[in-house]
Amino acid sequence: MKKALITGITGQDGSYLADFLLNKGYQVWGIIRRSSSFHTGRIDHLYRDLHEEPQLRLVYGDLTDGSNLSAIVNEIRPDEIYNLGAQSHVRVSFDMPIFTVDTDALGTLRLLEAVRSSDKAVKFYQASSSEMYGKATEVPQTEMTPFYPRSPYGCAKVYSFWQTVNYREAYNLFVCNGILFNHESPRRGETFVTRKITMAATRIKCGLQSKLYLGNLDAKRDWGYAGDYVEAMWLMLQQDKPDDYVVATGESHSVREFVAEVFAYLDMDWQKYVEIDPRYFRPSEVDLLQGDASKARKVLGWKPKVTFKELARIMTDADMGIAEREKILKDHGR
Ligand code: NAP
Ligand code: G4F
Repeated sequence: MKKALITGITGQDGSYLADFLLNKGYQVWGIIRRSSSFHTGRIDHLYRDLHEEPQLRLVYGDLTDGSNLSAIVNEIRPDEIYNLGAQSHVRVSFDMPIFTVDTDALGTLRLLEAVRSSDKAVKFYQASSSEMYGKATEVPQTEMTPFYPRSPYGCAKVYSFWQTVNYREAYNLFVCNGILFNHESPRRGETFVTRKITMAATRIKCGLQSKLYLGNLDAKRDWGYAGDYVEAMWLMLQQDKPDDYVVATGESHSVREFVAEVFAYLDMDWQKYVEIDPRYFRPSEVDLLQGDASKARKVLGWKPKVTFKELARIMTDADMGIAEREKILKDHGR
């Protein structure tokens, strides 16, 4: 049985990847941070669904603690490591640049060092990001497009990208970068723009909220579905040779279009409810991301399945269920 180790297993992608790898018959180990409250909501169903010996195992760790990462890698001796752990919020990275770089840049280096010193050949996936293109020099962006990061987060991801490439070339390791464009789902963090919109729109529809405050409506993103994207991560580690791949839908839509799509689906006029709050503007913005995933399509045989419209509806339907339950509790005074 193959063993996979996932950093960031409690996050959106980590939870979908755990679902995916368990279905493939892997034993999955996840690194979780100690917290004063439970934060395993996205993977709790995996414990509930497993009847026999659980193949999901959790260990405490943190990307800021290199000795702990080395000990975990040496003890578990995984076949594959997926480094998804990160302070992943771009706006927050302006408020917490040092923590973001410690986790998202040095954290990767710490894990690569653990891989390099392991006595077992470990395959390694690095969660690189389309944020690295930042003020993009061409549209669409490919594996050859130069990076121009626009945030502490983007800079940290560029650092990790190049460390990963360098460890591949210097030490002949099987390490890959997936350059993933934005991907969303009902498990998306609640402060990312798509989820913020679907949660607010459904709560407005249920009479639980009156307004939605947003920042830049003109920013354009290439939005795909997280469930589709974790398959591409796995495919990268199943190839004969390690390489770097763009994973994207190839379509770009503005925040305004996403808002309009969701509110129209709920039969509401978004302009009556959405207001602009400058607090959500960023010191430097990434205006347009649109990926060209031809290489992933050709080499990995990967392509996205969920369209922009379907994604908006999947997320809206899921959040409508949550809003309706909240409404019932409110009506019963709980
Ligand atoms: P997410 O939902 O924010 O999850 C981030 C995960 O990282 C959480 O499990 C979090 O743990 C963990 N984490 C944070 N700081 C850590 C630390 N110091 N040590 C160990 N773990 C830590 O992010 P996501 O959307 O799943 O994204 C997964 C990865 O892909 C991230 O690296 C992100 O930067 C990258 N990425 C995401 C997208 C996207 O559109 N989603 C696109 C490109 C790249 P807690 O639960 O304890 O906070
Ligand atoms: O949803 P967002 O916060 O995602 P962003 O900044 O594109 O970053 C996400 O995707 C990256 C891949 O490109 C990942 F690497 C990263 O980890 C993360 O998952 O913001 C999207 C756009 C931005 O242009 C932002 O300015 O939406 C705009 N926006 C407008 N109003 C807002 C808001 N973003 C947020 N979070 N909240 C708003 O109220």
